[in-house]
Amino acid sequence: MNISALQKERAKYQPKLPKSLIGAAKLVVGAKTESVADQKEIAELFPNTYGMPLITFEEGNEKSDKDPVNVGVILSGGQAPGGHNVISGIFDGIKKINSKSKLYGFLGGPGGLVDHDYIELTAEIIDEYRNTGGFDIIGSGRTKLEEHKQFDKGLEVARDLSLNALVVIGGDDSNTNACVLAEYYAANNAGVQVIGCPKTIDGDLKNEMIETSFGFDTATKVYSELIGNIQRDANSAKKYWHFIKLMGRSASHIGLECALKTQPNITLISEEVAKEKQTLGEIVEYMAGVIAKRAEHGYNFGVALIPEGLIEFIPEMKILIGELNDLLAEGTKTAEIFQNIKKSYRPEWIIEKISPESAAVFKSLPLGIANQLTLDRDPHGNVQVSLIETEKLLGEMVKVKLDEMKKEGSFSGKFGAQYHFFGYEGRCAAPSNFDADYCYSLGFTASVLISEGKTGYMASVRNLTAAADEWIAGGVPITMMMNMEKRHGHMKPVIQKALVELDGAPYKYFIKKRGEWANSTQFIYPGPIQYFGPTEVCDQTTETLKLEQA
Ligand code: FBP
Repeated sequence: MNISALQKERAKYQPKLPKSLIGAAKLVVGAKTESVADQKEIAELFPNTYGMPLITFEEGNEKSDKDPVNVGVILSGGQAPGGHNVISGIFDGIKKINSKSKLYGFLGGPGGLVDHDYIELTAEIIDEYRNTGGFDIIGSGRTKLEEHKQFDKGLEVARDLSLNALVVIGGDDSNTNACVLAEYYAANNAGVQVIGCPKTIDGDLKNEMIETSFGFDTATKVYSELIGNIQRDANSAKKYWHFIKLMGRSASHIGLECALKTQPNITLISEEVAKEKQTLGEIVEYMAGVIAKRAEHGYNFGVALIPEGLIEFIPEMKILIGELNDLLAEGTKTAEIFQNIKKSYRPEWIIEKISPESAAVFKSLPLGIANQLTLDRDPHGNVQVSLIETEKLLGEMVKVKLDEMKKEGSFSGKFGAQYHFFGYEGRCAAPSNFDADYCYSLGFTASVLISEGKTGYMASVRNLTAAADEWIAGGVPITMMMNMEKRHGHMKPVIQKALVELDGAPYKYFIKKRGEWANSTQFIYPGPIQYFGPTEVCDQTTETLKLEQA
């Protein structure tokens, strides 16, 4: 493989581990757990994996010879920086248990398990991918593992390979499915353990025991570098407003973290929009207000951050999208009819089929955006927010509003917009030192949980604002994070998605500062991720974690 000079140097980086994992880890059994809500229902659905205790590892000195373990690993869902280090952590961890242990990687995501598509991950392969971004070592996919027949197919290959355990590296949905799989294998005495690892750049898989999902640190650093560059361009040319949409699906953690890092003039937070029940018109009014005020100071430029999932949090849009989801749900008669209608007639057909209130909202949208709302749904039946150009929708509506204000005399500046969407740019970046260490530690933790015979646990590494050797490694029963939610019309046990907490320290700090940032040019230009150099520059984690743990 041809590699850059940086990659060559970076390959030599030895990720740091918590001190409990450096020697022989001693298992400490903590308190029994309960699910965050709906305890009775979850306990009934998970009789073998519910209520298990929390686990932490401490430094031990007892070195015992253990049997080799064979482990299969799956990368599930969207890419996140550090996935390769989780895998190298598992590899080094199981080799430490016994050098005869083997690691297999299922190809192309969870589908690889069902289709028996795998490779053995040898030392040679692993060494090529240490500290690199991406998931290309084995590939990822979005096949949902949720049916018994898929679990049984998985068991066939697990038996062929004499697997002791599977590690599923994924977000909330993938870890929910990992837990269902763990329960199924436990109930059937299959002898295959299942361990989860918290992955997603979105940052929405977090709770008391999972302080952050991996990849969030690196991805937000990449986006913040780009936002900083754009802010400097805006402040140099002084002629454009940059509307930047940021990935993150439903949650606005990415937008909030990037705002804390760069101090842009406008940042929308979806969770606040929902709480305040803001209409699209009110959001546009707020943005136009900031733009007009800046124009009074001669600043006809600025930067606005827009979370990817915003549109679903605007009450009237949420209702409209819900109605469209029902109308266009895969396998329904209406979806079939819709597909056969000529594209130009589709909006009219939709307007007839939805409620008058939603029809009015649909009609008020620019045609391009209205059409984007009717595009294919994702495998969960939801509109694919990354395909909706919310930044353009807002830009166009803000322009109309400013033209009105100009006529009324309340805006005398200029407005020219540039649009950006940052998402894929950050998902495969080479992991920051934090993510390289965190991911390696998560993988290593998973290997210790496996050697301790645990199943239905998620690897957890906490105390993340301290130096890595002070991090606390252990395991959290996945059922502890679950509650019952309606999915496709049925109540299902799922891991609770963590949205931005409006009473949390990061958001509170942001609202204290945003007025000041709106009117100033006090941007922060964070620059690129640094892999070598002073610890204050290279080893700092997110502002979100720092504020949460202050
Ligand atoms: P995960 O939830 O699987 O980690 O993926 C996150 C994400 O990057 C979202 O931010 C984004 O909306 C989505 O994936 C895009 O999906 P795709 O990779 O299928 O285009």
